[in-house]
Amino acid sequence: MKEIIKEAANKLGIETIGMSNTTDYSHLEEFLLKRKNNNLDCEFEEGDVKKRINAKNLFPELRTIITVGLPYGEGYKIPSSGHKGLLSVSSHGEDYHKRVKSLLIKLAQEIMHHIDFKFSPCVDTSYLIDKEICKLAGLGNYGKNSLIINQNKGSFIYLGYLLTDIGAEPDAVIEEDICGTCNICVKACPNKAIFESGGINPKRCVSYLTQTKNYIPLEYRENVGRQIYGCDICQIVCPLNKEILNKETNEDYSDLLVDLKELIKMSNKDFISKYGPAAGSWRGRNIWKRNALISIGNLKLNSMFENVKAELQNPSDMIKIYAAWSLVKLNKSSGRDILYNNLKYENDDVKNEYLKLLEAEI
Ligand code: B12
Ligand code: SF4
Ligand code: SF4
Repeated sequence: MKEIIKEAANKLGIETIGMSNTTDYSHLEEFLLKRKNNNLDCEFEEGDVKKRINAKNLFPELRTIITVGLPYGEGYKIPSSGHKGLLSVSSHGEDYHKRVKSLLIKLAQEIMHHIDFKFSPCVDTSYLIDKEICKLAGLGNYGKNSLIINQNKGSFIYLGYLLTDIGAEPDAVIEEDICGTCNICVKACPNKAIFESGGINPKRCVSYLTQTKNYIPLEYRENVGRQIYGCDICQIVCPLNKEILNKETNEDYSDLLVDLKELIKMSNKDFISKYGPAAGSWRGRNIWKRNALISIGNLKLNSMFENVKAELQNPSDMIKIYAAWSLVKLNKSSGRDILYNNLKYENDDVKNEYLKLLEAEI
């Protein structure tokens, strides 16, 4: 069976593939509960730990999980345009969820030439724990940045898998420590999200901050830099990704640069038509606009002062408070004068935020 699956993958050009018969992840229960109790989980993961730790909850007939790693980011260099916002590499081209899912379905169809079976494809959005599932199928091991690193492709791999009722021989799990004494990513992380001992605090991760609808603490905003969606730093600096990043490529990554002036004025309709197909757009225009306001402040784009000021009239309180921060960042004294004069028109939430900005060290 294993040979048939690997041959089918080969036919489709899938180089990173592994199989696992482990369906129960209760070895992670304590870790996940502790993480949750210490407020180190986030809203993008299933809160019910019991549900997450058994893949049979999603697919009761489960026997073998066929996992794949789809490489991306070959030859990527951070585009150098100082006045634009930036998306993470995973937002390049067609949404990876669609690409990986369609590849998994093709793989299932190819295997079906030999055997009839039931399957369910998963990429990112299921409540299961993709990294652990793929680790146990031998795709790679965790790096200190918490990502699964494959020995040939590094960490720039999207993870996806087929839950199936086939029985196939599992691949060997890689247990070797792949980081050793390296701690480059720990030092390079802009918001100190990576623990010295490995693993991350998602609530500090810039990728999380660009996606959450929760309040972004003042002291984290500078560290968001010019990111509009996601963050790649801990992967770009990782020596295990050097080969992939140094590859020759014809890929044009300029779709990862965001025109900030255009974005803050964009209608929802225009946003969907321009950015809708990208993986990062799922959070919607207002979250991107909030991030654009933070980026404008961080990039000190003073020519956009009036555009940012106009956003103090935005009907959304969220947009108002980040425009206020950006304004103060662009010009502390004029920004504060404007906020002071606007205090009387605002509701208590916005007023309190303005009052904070009148005093905070920004
Ligand atoms: C929630 C989530 C996030 C959160 C939290 C990330 C996180 N590290 O868990 C946020 C929003 C921050 C995030 C960001 C990103 N994400 Co995300 N995310 C998820 C999601 C939906 C759930 C992850 C989860 O359950 N985490 C909780 C637990 C299980 O993970 P953990 O805290 O990292 O703990 C594990 C390891 O760290 C390790 N560990 C713990 N301590 C230690 C100590 C040492 C020494 C070591 C070596 C390991 C280790 O063991 C733990 C148990 O598994 C998955 C998809 C899915 N359904 O699984 C994608 C997923 C993890 N994300 C992915 C990607 C690509 C990203 C980004 C690169 C996107 C971007 N460019 O911005 C960043 C990377 C940030 C980072 N350094 O992790 C990929 C990862 C691919 C890979 N090669 O590993 C996934 C698997 C999606 C996919 N199917 O491709 N993500
Ligand atoms: S994605 Fe960025 S912020 Fe998050 S852990 Fe990696 S370097 Fe740090
Ligand atoms: S940068 Fe170093 S410590 Fe971080 S994941 Fe890569 S090898 Fe591990």
